[in-house]
Amino acid sequence: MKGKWLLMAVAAILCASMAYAVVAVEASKDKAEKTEKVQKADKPDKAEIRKRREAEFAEIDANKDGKVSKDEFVNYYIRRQKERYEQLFKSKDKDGDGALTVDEFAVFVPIKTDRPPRPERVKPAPTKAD
Ligand SMILES: [Ca+2]
Ligand SMILES: [Ca+2]
Repeated sequence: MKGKWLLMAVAAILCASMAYAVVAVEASKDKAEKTEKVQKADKPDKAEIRKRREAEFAEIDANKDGKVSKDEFVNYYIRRQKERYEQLFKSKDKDGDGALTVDEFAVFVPIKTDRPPRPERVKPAPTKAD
């Protein structure tokens, strides 16, 4: 009689753990599917990428001749860099007076004090190949 109860208890434990395993696997599948859906939603398709590239190209092509000259290319990226640095400057100019104090600048360009200064680089002696 005792053996029957023990057998039933073992069977119940096995059933419970199998059910738990099935639920865990299903939850894991759901999570993977949701992650995949989110990634697909965030990732633009090829047509969208092409559209963005053409829009950026049109922005760079200042004289609208359908080609990007070296000057147009350089001017575009300099302008973008300038805009980024202007935004950075603005974010560091805490009192908004159009200039950085030493304290505002110190936050902007922290100096690492935890490391010793870098030793001067010693150039290797020229070899016969040089
Ligand atoms: Ca052009
Ligand atoms: Ca300031």
